[in-house]
Amino acid sequence: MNLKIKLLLVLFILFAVPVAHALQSVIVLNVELYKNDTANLINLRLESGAESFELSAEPNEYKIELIAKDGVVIYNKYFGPSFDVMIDILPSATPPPDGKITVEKILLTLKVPYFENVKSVKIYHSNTLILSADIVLCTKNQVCESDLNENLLSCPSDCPSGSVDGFCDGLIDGICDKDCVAQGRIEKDIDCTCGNSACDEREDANSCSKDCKHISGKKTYVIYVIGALIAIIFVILLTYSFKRQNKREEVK
Ligand SMILES: [Ca+2]
Ligand SMILES: [Ca+2]
Ligand SMILES: [Ca+2]
Repeated sequence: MNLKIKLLLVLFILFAVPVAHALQSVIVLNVELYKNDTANLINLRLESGAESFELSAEPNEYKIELIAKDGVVIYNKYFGPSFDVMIDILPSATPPPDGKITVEKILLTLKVPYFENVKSVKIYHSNTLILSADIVLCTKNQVCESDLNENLLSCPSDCPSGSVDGFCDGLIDGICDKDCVAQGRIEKDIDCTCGNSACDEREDANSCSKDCKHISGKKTYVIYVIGALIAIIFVILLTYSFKRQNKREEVK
């Protein structure tokens, strides 16, 4: 393979792959799938993320469809889940051939793109409909109901920034989103760290003047390092010039 092709391949991996799975609004569906062709939608929510890698346009055993309010299929992809799972068994027990057993039920998390006009989801196994469920993401009643799949993304009118909706929004708006604290991700919302007297990673003089007076902690550190380097070079030059002067005087 010549160098040009190799470079093109590297560029493709660096740019094309992330673009193909770029962040977008996705509906996260948690599904219980049974080998006997039944399925339950346990819950769903809207999130910022990427479509599941296992969903493909290539026909496979299972198919997922999103249906619009007017009845039109707006999305369909295929997947091939496995009911064979690897197991750890006791040393005394006889291991199954190839270390796997077949289970009756698996839990699937499928992330599909969000469409504003989406009404329902359907899952088929070899053309047999095994799941049909409505997608309800927002019941507008001025109450943020996370148990009804509402969050800032799916229902901004009921769940404004900072709502306890299971979604860490990280908006810079003076409100610390408690979800970021509960999920141990306070660094995502500057409002949760601004005011702790430390100029943290994502803060600067503009976003958090309380903690970052003029320049950020990182910048201060860089300035100290550059200052130290200049001082060292200055001392070396001074020593060198003194030595040269001493030598000249010795020669005289
Ligand atoms: Ca509501
Ligand atoms: Ca929230
Ligand atoms: Ca915030």
